[in-house]
Order: sequence, then C-alpha cells, then structure tokens
Amino acid sequence: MNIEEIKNPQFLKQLNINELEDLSQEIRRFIMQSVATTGGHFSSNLGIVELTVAMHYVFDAPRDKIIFDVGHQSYVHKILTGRAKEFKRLRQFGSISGFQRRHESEYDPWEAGHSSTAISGAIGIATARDLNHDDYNVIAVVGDAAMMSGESFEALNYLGSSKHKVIVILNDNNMSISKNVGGFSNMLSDIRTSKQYKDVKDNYTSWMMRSKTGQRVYDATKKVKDKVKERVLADSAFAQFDLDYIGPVNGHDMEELIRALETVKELDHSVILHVITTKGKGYPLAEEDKSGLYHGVGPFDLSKGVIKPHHLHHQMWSEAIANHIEYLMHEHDDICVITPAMIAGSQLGDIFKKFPARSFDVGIAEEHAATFAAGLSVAGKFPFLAVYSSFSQRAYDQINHDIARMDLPCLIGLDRAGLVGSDGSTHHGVFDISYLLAIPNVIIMAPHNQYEAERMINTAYTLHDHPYVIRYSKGMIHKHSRHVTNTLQVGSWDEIVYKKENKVTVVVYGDHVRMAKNVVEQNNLPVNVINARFIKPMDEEMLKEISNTHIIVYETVMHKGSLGSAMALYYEEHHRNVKMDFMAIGDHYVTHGDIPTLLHIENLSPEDLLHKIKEALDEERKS
Ligand SMILES: Cc1ncc(C[n+]2csc(CCOP(=O)(O)OP(=O)(O)O)c2C)c(N)n1
Repeated sequence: MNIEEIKNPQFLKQLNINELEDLSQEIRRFIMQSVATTGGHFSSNLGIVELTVAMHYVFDAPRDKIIFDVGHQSYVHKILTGRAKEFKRLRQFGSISGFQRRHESEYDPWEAGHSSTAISGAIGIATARDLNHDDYNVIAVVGDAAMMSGESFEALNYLGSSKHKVIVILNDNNMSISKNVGGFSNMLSDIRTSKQYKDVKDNYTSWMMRSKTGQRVYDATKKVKDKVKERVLADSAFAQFDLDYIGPVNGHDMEELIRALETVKELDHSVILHVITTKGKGYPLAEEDKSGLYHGVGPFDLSKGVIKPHHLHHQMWSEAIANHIEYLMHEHDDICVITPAMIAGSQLGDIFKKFPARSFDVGIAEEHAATFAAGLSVAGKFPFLAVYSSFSQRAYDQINHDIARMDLPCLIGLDRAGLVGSDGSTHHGVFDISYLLAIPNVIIMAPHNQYEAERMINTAYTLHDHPYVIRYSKGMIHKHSRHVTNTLQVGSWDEIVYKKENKVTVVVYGDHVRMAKNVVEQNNLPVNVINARFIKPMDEEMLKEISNTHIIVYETVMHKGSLGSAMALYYEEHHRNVKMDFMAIGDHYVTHGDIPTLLHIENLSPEDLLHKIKEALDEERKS
C-alpha cells in the first residue's frame, strides 16, 4: 500500500491481523527512510508502530482522543491520520511539527513537547466529557521515562481517586533518551522479568485469547486484574495509586495488543495498560543503542548508521562547557554534575564515565534536579546542573525558592538557549533571561567563545558566593585544546569594537557577538559592538559610557524581560534619555523551522541587524 495515500485510520477496521502486521512493517520502513532523510525522532517511533496501529484499529479517533506524552513518538499517528505526504518536510518551517499540534489535525487533541503532561491533560478532557454527558474514550500514551516525572505522578495520584475514566497506556521500552533511571524504572524491570509475572501473564494471555468484549470481558478482566494485583503488584506504584493495572503485554504482537486494548476500552473505570516495546524496533543499531544516539537524529545513511561527526576545529557549546567542567573535576573533588535525563544532549558521557560517584542522572525531573543541587550546595559541594533552557522552566520555583533564596553557590548551565530550530515552540530557549532577571542573587552569564565560557565557570567556582547561570546555544564554536584558569570581573562587559566618536552601539551577547562584529566590520560601519556577557549584573560604567550613543540591543529571547528591557529600565531609573532600539522576539511563540529561517521570520537575521544599524546611522547623521 502507498503509505502517502492514507487519508484517515478508517480503513484499518477492514484489515485482518496479518494485514495490520504487514501495514506496520510498511509504516516502519517508511519512518526509517523518511526520518533518515529529514532527521527527527527515530527510535521512539520505530518502537511504537504496532501499538499505534492497534490503537487506531480499536478506538475511533478523532472522536476518541489519543494523546501522546511529549508527542515525539506520534509519527505513526500522523501517518495514519493523513499526514504522510508532509514527512518530506517534517519539522521544517510551514510543514508538520515533530509533535502533536491541534491546528495541524483534528486527530491531535492535545499539544506538548515537554514531557509528562498527557495524563493531567487527559483527566481534564475526560472530566469535561463527563460534565458534558459526552461519551468517548480518552487515551494517554506515556513512555516509561515520562511516567516517572513528577507531573505524571501527580496526575496518577489524582486519577486514582477520580471517577472520570482515562486509559493510560504505559509504553515501556526501558529507555529514556538513554537508559532509564530510578526506582520506578527498577520496579518496571522487575515486572518485566519476574517469573511471577510470567506465570500471571501466561494465564492472562491465554484468557485473552478466549475473551469476548462486554460484561464477560469485564468480569474476567477483573479476575485477572485482581490476580495481578494480588500476586505481582501488591507493592507496585500503580496499586498504591489505587489504579487498575493490566499487562504487561507484548507491544509488537498485534493480536495481543488488540485484545488488551479492547479489554481496557470496555472497562468503566481508569486503567493502566502496560505495554512492553523495543525502542528502535526493526533497525538493529537503534535497538542496541543505549546512549541515545538514535533517539533524535539528523539526516543519515541507513546503510551505514549514524556517524558521530568529528570536528577538528569546532565543537558544540555543550561539549565546550562539559569539557571544562570535567577539567575542573580532576582538580576539585567537590564538583558534582547533575542532569535531568540529558546525558547525551548535554555531552556529559565522559564525565559520567570518569566520575561516576559525582555524576547524577535524575531522570526527567527538572524540579528535583534543582532542589537536589541546592541540597548538595548546602552540604558543601559545588553542583553543576546542566539543563536545557526550555526544560529549566519546569524548575523555576526550585531555582528561585531553593537555590537563589538561600543564595547557594552553584552553576546552572542553560543549554540550548535561544532558538533551537526544528523542535519549535516548546523547545526554544527564549524565556530564561526574562524569568531569571526577576530573581535576586542570581548572576546570569552568556559567553561568546570557549575561553570566555571557561573564565565564567572559573569565576563561579572560585568566588563560590552566589548561584551562577551560564547560558549557551545549540550552535557550534571554535575549539581550543588548552584550558584557561583565570576569572572575570563579575558584571564586566567587553568592548569588541569601540571608538569614542561612534554614534551607534550594538549591545549583544553569546553567539551573536561574532555575528554583530562581522556585520559591522564587513560593512565598514562606524559602530560600536559591546559584548554584554553578564546579563545580570550589568556593567554600569559601560552603560553610562554608551548612553550618549544610539543603542541597538540585539537578542534572540523574549523582548519582555530581556537585557534590552533591563537596560531601558536602568536608564529610566537614572533619568538618562537614551535612544534605544530593541531587536528581540515579540509577544508570541516561535514556530519550528531551521534557525536561519526563524531568524528571518522574527526580523532577527544578520541582514535585519544591518538594516537597523543603517537606519540608526541615518538618524544620527540627520540629528
Ligand atoms: C520536561 C522535559 N524534559 C526533558 C525532555 C527531553 N526528552 C524528550 S523525550 C525524552 C525521553 C522520553 O522517554 P520515554 O518517555 O520513555 O519515551 P520514549 O522516547 O522512550 O518512547 C526526554 C528526556 C522533555 N521533552 N521534556
């Protein structure tokens, strides 16, 4: 069958088990080929093919609401709901997102990108359904790692006492991006492997082979369920939440899946259906991957597999930061490293190998990660918490209430700061400056190259006086093998290009320093470029010095609460009448697309900066 011709999932109802299995294989091949061409989430989608086909066979979307937690594993769902043609431009500007999006399809009842919201959202929808006297199913599909995050637990706790039915499908592949961690994960492993479970499962499966839907199914299910509860799950988390549990079932066995889904559909109350899948199913390299290499991929050759690019002279920002932290860890045994489930993305693999006792992957648990860091700091350690800027939003209260309020020495590395491209609105790191500027005690830094980053890290460690935040982008920077050991004056800005007679000044930080310098130098413009490497505190001497020039503040963060807005407030408070232009993101969410396209859409491209500078120069010439 031509996968691109699929309009909606209705046709599935006419297929028999063999045909559903064949279709699953075709969809799997389609995903492999198209994601290897465009890049995107690879292994999670290969693992969920049969489960998604079976869900659309048993349920009636869009009437029944299927919510994928995070949404990165919704490709099969997108294909079955008429979006296969769009996969050629997956995650590109103007095309389909890599996550569920309500405006994209009536089959997407929910949106996410950050994890562990599906069960809460599903409970809300189910509650509204019942208040409206409607009758449809609400299904939340949640990965085993997303299930362990706090919001999922809060939702499960609530669901256990709610009368509004939600079907929670636990898609358990024993993997987060890399290996899943934690006690709950161990509990799931026990269920998967225990002999006891196997006995129960055998009974359960053989029962299911005979089952019919309706009251008989319910009664029988209840018996099995009670048996499962009694024999295996007496101590399990789900029983403690007072929730029904069925499974585990083999997530690659179509017949078993359909019977299990028909069973949970017939129940009159909420249930957890535990489905075991293999992440990367069908592509051996992805099946074996434990590091997360195949979780999200760029374009790659299927016949060769993903080859990690080795750049001699360049490196990712995350790599530069991790390398220097590792360098310091050799010297200082009080430095500890924490990541909420992002070892691979934050390039912490080497640190975890070399310093296992001082490296902590806490799972998808940003709130816990921040308060855990606070605890380490209180007891005399120096924590480095590496967290993606957008995911750090989860830990706002912990950074504020636990770290900053106690003014605890630590370093928070905000990775993927600024626009991130194809992951889109949920993932752009554009809010951190706005939310951090309001918090007392926090020093906010944005380096423009490796040496500056190292000096910032040294400063935070040497001074040991406050929480420091260092924000860096998804981009690449020049690589130096030598490390620097000196520090910076906190709050000092740097004159990259400066002449007293210049009437226009561009204030910029991070990656954009180089861009602004290039724009000014390549066009021979009489314009200052200031590297505002400390967003907080600002360099007041420099603020005074440039206050008689026309200032352009260029940032790729939300304008409200930006450095530009802090500067404007400073000048206002000091009664200085300064001409200022602001280049930043307006009051809207930025969509997905490659970064140059997004910069263009947001009027933040180098050409836009050049245009703004020329306007300012014209204005100054005239005045
Ligand atoms: C709050 C938050 N933190 C981190 C991430 C990054 N992230 C995306 S998917 C993922 C792993 C999800 O694992 P799991 O839920 O088991 O689903 P799987 O991909 O294995 O199917 C992580 C950590 C995120 N999306 N949201």
